[in-house]
Amino acid sequence: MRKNPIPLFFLFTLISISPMAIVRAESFVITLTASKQYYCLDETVYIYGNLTLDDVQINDTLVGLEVENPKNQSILVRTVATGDVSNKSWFIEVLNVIACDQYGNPKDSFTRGGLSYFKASVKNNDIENRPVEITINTYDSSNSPIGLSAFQSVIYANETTTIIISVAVPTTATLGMAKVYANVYSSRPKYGGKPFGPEKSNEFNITDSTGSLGEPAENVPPLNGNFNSSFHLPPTTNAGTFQIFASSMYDGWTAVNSTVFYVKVPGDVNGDFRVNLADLSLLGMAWWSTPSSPNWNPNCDFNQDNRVNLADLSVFGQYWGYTPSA
Ligand SMILES: [Ca+2]
Ligand SMILES: [Ca+2]
Repeated sequence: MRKNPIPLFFLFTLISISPMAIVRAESFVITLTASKQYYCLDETVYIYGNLTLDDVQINDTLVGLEVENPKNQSILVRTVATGDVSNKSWFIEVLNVIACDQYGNPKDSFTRGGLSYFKASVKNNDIENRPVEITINTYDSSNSPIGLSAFQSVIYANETTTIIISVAVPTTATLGMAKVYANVYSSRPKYGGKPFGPEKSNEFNITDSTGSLGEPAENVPPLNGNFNSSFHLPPTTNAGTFQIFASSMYDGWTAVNSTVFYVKVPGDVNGDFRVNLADLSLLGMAWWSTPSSPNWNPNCDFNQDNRVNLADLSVFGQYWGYTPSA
């Protein structure tokens, strides 16, 4: 009698099972959210997000953030931590940043309309020479980003580079205690560059020509996500589309993301960043309405008091003819 052969399908089954032993693609993801889709000219923008590896929050690394205005000019470049990174070591790090005069001597006060100077030291702890981009970003006492300078360099292995960089102080800057943030990246976050080390900051004063000081900055409330940053829209902001970029690196994984928010000018009903006859026509259609009216249009309620009336027409008048400057 013939022996029973091992059924072929059984062999195939055995073979096909073994390579399936739990191979899972790791995914390193950065989410990015602005607290609102539309802001008015004089508002604070909150940015937040989550950094996760296979859906688990990564709470010990860095995220680079960059924001571009409607003219594609960067207004801020910052590095935020997703948690406590104080015990970590970095290939390249900013050691410190101070306000100084053009020769590097410490100086803590600058006047509006002039130049401010900052000295930053950046150390390369690596055994390789590294190309870097160092950014110096100033914020006034109302938390508005008011100046940004960037400097590209190569830092030799185990050496420290010190730079002195100038940043203009706009005439519109709020007086008082201002802050400077220094960072170092492989390249800027908007180009997918990664932060090398934690941000360093310092304080300085912005004065007018008579040397008086303004109010100190207010505190920022906590936000969702494992990283966040906030800023007040600068007084010179143009209405339009702003872009936010984020980038991060962790154990060889890299993640990038971007999103947009819009800055609307009061009086712009149809959202084309201009205040003109088209908006006046829409305002007329919604005139004297409340949320229960058939002709209610919340975009005409500029002061957000749930009625469209003379108060809104007054706001409309203030911005009549607004167009984003070129
Ligand atoms: Ca409009
Ligand atoms: Ca109103």
